[in-house]
Amino acid sequence: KSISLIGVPMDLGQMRRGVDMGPSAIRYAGVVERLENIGHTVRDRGDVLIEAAERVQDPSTNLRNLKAVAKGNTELAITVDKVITEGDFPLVLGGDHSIAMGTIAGLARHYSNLGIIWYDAHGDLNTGETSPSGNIHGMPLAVSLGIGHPTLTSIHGDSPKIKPENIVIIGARSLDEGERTLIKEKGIKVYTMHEVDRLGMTQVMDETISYLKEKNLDGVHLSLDLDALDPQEAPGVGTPVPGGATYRESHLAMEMLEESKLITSAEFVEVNPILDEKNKTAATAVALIGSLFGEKLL
Ligand code: DIR
Ligand code: MN
Ligand code: MN
Ligand code: MN
Repeated sequence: KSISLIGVPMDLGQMRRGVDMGPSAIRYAGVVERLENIGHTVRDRGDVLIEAAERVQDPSTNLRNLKAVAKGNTELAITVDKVITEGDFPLVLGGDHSIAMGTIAGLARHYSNLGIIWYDAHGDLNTGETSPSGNIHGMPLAVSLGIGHPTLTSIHGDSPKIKPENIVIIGARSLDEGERTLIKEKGIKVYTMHEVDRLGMTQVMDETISYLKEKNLDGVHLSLDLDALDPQEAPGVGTPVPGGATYRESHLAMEMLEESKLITSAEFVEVNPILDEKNKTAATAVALIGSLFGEKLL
């Protein structure tokens, strides 16, 4: 594959500083070498420009850094759009999860029936009305569905960018009230940690892959929040939740996705080296990227 890396040093979608250094940490953990060793061609497009945090909260909204987040995501959408036009596989490195809005907005210009695998402890289905925090990183999946602040839903093209029946959430264990309501209302497929425990990751991924294959999709995007993994394996995240997917389960998930040949773009987000232990979380991200791109043990 010809892979384009896009770094997004975004930390405006949540309150903990340091996640803007995620792309550097993942590069430092050897992502380019790892992909090249598998035989891929890697083009590092550098980082998208992100503005400084807004010093005064816009009184018309409870969404923090709304304008700056929208601007950074618009830049990202333009970059993703261009990478696909040039025939490369976009691999986006975050940065907080608010960047999924920009990634998906860029993808939506090329895919009219895009599938989404949302590997996350959270649903990221909040709006300004349902959000307990005002943090935009808890909203990108809702925004991509066309639900949320118009400044966000209108990024890089018409809304909605994706359809609820094309989404599979895996690893969820912290859902807010409004998110649960939206999941039921829209019939979004969710494998919480309960199902991961009960069925095992093999069945969860088999079902996910069959479900998406039935939808006649023209592409599938993997949006992987490192907080889906247990904090033991991924301590460097802003909102850790106990009881997550293990390192092995997550590897297996990546390997099964690779075998399925479904994935056409991916992003790895929420790596925060300030909160990390010796870059462990970035190293985990790189190991998962290796499996997703075809690294084999034998
Ligand atoms: C929470 C946390 N649901 C919120 N969301 C996180 O603020 O909306 N998403 N951490 O990754
Ligand atoms: Mn997330
Ligand atoms: Mn999360
Ligand atoms: Mn592996």
